[in-house]
Amino acid sequence: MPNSTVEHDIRVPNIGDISEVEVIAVLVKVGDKVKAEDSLITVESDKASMDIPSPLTGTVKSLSISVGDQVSEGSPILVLIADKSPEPPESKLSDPVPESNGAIASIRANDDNPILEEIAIGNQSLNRALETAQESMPVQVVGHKPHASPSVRRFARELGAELDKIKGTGRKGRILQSDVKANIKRTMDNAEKSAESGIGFTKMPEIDFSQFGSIKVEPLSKIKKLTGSNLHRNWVTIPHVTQHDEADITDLEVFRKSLKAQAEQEKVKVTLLPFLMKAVVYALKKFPSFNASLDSSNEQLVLKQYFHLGIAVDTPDGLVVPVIREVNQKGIWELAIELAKISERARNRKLTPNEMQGGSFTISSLGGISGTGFTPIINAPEVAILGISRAKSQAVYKQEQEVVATRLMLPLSLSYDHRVIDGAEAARFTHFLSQVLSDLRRMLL
Ligand code: CAO
Repeated sequence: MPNSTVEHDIRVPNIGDISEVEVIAVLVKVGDKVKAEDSLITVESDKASMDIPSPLTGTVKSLSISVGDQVSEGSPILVLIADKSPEPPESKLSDPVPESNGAIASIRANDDNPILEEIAIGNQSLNRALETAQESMPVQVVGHKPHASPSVRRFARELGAELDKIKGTGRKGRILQSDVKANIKRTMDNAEKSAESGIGFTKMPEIDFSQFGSIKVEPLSKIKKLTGSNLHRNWVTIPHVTQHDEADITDLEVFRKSLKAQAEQEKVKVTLLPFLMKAVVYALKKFPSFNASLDSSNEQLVLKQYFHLGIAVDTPDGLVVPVIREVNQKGIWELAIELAKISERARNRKLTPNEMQGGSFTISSLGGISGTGFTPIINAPEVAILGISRAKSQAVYKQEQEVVATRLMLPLSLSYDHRVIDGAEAARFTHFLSQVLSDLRRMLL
């Protein structure tokens, strides 16, 4: 039997108890062939969205609405030239695609995903109805539009996902909410990866060293693994600059040695470090931005009113940084005793996590060993660290007296976070520290 054609005015069907909804998508254009149950438009109330399906099979002759129109039951959608001969589908031709027996369903939030939670709307029962409806709804076949239910379309739109780039895993290729989520996750992972690769790392090659000679493999200690990853993070994420300077500690050393008899009596070893700690605190008071941290937004500086110094201690298992608190309130003897105790506890692996927290500035002294300078890595979230190398007697030209004298010079290496501290400030800091160390009486000023 040959097909004959009849024009039909397709109107918005009963959309439940909502009086007016907005047209957010027109899914067909003039000339498109549609089948009964194909979605024609998507409408949205302030709670959710739904597709209005075609009641008949046919060709779109003209459109009566466009995106942004407010429509209600009976508003004209389009004129359809219907194919007469095929039987109309058994479903109620004028009903919208059900999401919950005509009710508008809500988007379901994912408890695991905070991004998705932000767009959670609607109520539980409608959510359940939506899930059922999603599975039972016929697949849309309009043009090359991706197959997805209205709620999934809206879900994708809210998250900025492009449906035509998503492969559906539902029945007959329907795009499900889980497909949209997977797509978003992939996009985010890729963005993260490209941000990482933006630093320009190429993967370290895996090399079989035994091909070059005999080898022995030893696991890294727990401390080395932990400090290693922190050091790596700090080195990569903080723009470091190291300011080198030196301090004339000839007089300080004379004074320190003068304490030897008393120190032996008191059974305390007084090294250079307690003096350095006192001088550093004095400098920190003058330069508060060195005793600070950036807050988590990186937009504010937290200036600390306490002076807790981290001291890098070399142990057989690796580097640890116990913290000596309230250095400003302690004298040289007290600091010397505390330093001896805490470095012994560190070497015997007796430190508690609490003893390694809360530092506001760190000193790393390699002076007992060797070296003329180095670049210490900032102990984040602190913003500066002072490296000390081995003091050496040197011939120094004394401009005022116009003489060359032998002086004991201590190398200072200050690494600082250039986001917080400028080079000029750092140079002033080390110069000030150098002056204080060369004449401790300045601390009385
Ligand atoms: N110049 C010359 N001599 C120095 C000196 C310096 N800058 N610093 C220390 N000395 C001397 C000491 O006076 C001591 O000499 P005597 O035995 O004749 O009195 C000797 O060197 C050994 O000192 P020490 O290292 O035992 O004591 P300290 O107070 O100076 O340091 C501690 C204590 C715990 C900081 C140190 O033992 C340590 O572990 N240092 C290593 C820190 C480290 O690994 N840093 C690198 C981290 S990477 O950023």
